[in-house]
Amino acid sequence: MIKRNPQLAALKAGYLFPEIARRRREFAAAHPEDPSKPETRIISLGVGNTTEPILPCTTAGLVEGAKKLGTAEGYSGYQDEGLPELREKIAEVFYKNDAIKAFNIEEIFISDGAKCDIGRLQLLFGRETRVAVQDPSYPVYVDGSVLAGAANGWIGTGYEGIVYLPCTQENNFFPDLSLLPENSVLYFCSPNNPTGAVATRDQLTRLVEAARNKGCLIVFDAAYSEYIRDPDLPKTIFEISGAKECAIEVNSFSKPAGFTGVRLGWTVVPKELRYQTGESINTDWARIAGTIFNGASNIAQAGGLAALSVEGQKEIRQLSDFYLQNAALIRSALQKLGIACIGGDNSPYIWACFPGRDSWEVFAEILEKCRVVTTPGAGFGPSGQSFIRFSAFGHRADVEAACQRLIHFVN
Ligand code: PL4
Repeated sequence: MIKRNPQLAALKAGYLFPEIARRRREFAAAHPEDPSKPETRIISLGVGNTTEPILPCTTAGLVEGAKKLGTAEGYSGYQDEGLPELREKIAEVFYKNDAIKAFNIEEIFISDGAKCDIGRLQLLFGRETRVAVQDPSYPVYVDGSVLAGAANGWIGTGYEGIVYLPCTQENNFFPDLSLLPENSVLYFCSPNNPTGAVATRDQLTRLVEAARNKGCLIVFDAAYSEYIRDPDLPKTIFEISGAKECAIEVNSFSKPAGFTGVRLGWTVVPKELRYQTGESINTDWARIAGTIFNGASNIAQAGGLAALSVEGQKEIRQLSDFYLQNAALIRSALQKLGIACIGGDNSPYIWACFPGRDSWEVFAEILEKCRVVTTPGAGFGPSGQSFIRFSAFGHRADVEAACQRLIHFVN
């Protein structure tokens, strides 16, 4: 008989989002919706999944991309590392400003989404490499590391070898960098999922300094960078001097352009990045990507190019503004009820605190009393206990209805 990969047994229970879907289904089965009573309909402010249509210029790019495939001149096959025009456009739109020396296209790899690259990136580091994460954090960093065999998996009460850096109210949701182990890979997300906190320039400067002093590599997840409205907050780690020697950045079209189902992202791996032994990380990443990834869909890439045109960038702004307005509604509804929360101003997530409560219990109570699905903070790590994440991805009418129903939670 074939042996099971022991890392699978090392994973903690189920993956968070399917578990929430399961609990929602269970609740729905026990409390069926009555179509004549809109208040019985379950509304989701749980998973961060876009709901609004892709806007016209970007849609036209997708359509054109598909049409080209039906012509002799326009047909294209594999595009392993991504369309050169798209790589150039990403370098120009996201990384060309006074603070950043331009990237060339060999440093920008097109992917089928940030999550997929986060999974593949683990192959750069062997089982001996320690992994550190912000706690709470997007579960893929921990579960992906365990699956890849990093730090030998789960033993007892924690992922042995995976270091959790608490991000709490006490430290303003920015970790104590003295806890960062030497020579580790740190997954860092800003704007943060789930807390909605955005690291300041000073915080990121300290982060880069700590990584360089300790020989660490930062995997910077900037999937929500287009939600930043405060001009003083960095949108990319590469705005920080020295980051090219210690950071990889992953990003995505999912949340700015509504491509969660289309699937398109990118990863920046600077040529300056080296291992302890001096080999180039960029060369290894090209090798890994070339070996186990056959490139993003060329239709998606045509859509991505359109999204980065002048008109497309206006659409990104319009779409992210819409979700940020949802976030403002949720935040204000919570505050009116006396529930303390952060996030939602430069991020689509609101992190609400329910002191002394178990977050799965609060999740169940909100579902029962308000018929609103949320995400329990404990699902993102131990420091998420007593918090609930509200996602601003939803139709406006649903968000407004959910905000009104929240009154039932306190009454
Ligand atoms: C549910 C910090 C959402 N099934 O779409 P991608 O792969 O380019 O980006 C995924 C992603 C990457 N980085 C961060 C993210 O928060 C996400 C998406 N997270 C959420 O609710 O936390 C969707 C989750 C999806 C999943 O498991 O990723």
